[in-house]
Amino acid sequence: MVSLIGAPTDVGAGERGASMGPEALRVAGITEALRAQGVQVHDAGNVSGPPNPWQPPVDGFRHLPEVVAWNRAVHTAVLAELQAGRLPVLMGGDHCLAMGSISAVARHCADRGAPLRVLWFDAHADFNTAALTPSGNLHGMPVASLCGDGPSELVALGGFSAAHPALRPQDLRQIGIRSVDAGEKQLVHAAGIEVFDMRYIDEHGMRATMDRALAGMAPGTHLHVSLDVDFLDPEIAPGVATTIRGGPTYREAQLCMEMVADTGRMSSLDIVEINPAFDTHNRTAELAVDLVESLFGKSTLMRVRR
Ligand code: HAR
Ligand code: MN
Ligand code: MN
Ligand code: MN
Repeated sequence: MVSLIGAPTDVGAGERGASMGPEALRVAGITEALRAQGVQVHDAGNVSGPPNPWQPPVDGFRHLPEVVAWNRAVHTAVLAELQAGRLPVLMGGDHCLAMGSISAVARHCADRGAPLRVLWFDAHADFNTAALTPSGNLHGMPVASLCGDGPSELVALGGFSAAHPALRPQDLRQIGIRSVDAGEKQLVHAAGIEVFDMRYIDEHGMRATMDRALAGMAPGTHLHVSLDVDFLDPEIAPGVATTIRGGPTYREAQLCMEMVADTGRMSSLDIVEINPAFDTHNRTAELAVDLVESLFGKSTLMRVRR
């Protein structure tokens, strides 16, 4: 059983409009698409939180109290679905919400002694800190915060701490990266995160990339997918505030999702950064729904047996 959780906010972003993402996914037919794959779906509706105050950063963070409030709500909602044995699909909203979502997944895994693997599909590394961020926007910081380097209220989500963070770099794989700030790049490198950037994908192909990103999962691993739609090439996904050219094509993206489905391990999903204010019609949400179909096994019955 899949539970859809909407988090209609853009408090972590530098542009308004990602708050319309959950409804765009519903209008694009996410529920019907999942049901067509034989998946039981419960739309849990939207979590709520404070409005976007549209203020400049304070001490390196923009809208920190609002980001904390939204992430606490997301954390609670995602954890409740996991504890009920359902597969939460978090519909953002901007990518700061991964702090609430992945801290819930990490709490659930820690309580069960289950290994965790996070696939982070994104044009950005999202590994900024207050000292390094060029913008103060918290959607550029969730990975650092989940790894223990962030505002204490966010690092503490799920009972974690800087010494025992929600996410260890070795449990993370980043795919599609092509926009990393200078100081951020050094931190990503120092943390030892395995990054399959666009150059890696160009040189090795998406199949080899995903084979490596999915390799070495111990039995019982909880696989979490965090899909920032700016991962996709802007030619196919224009409905994003932070487009970066040179992303995966439609088929490369579909292959990623199909290979995730083949593992049979995906147990939670974030779909974030869809911004209908930047879109043409509802193209980007429709594309995201196509990718969701693949994540839930659309291609499997069509495969030629090898
Ligand atoms: N690195 C830039 C910053 O920190 C841009 C981050 C944009 N992030 C997202 N999510 N759109 O990946 O401001
Ligand atoms: Mn992101
Ligand atoms: Mn991004
Ligand atoms: Mn469609």
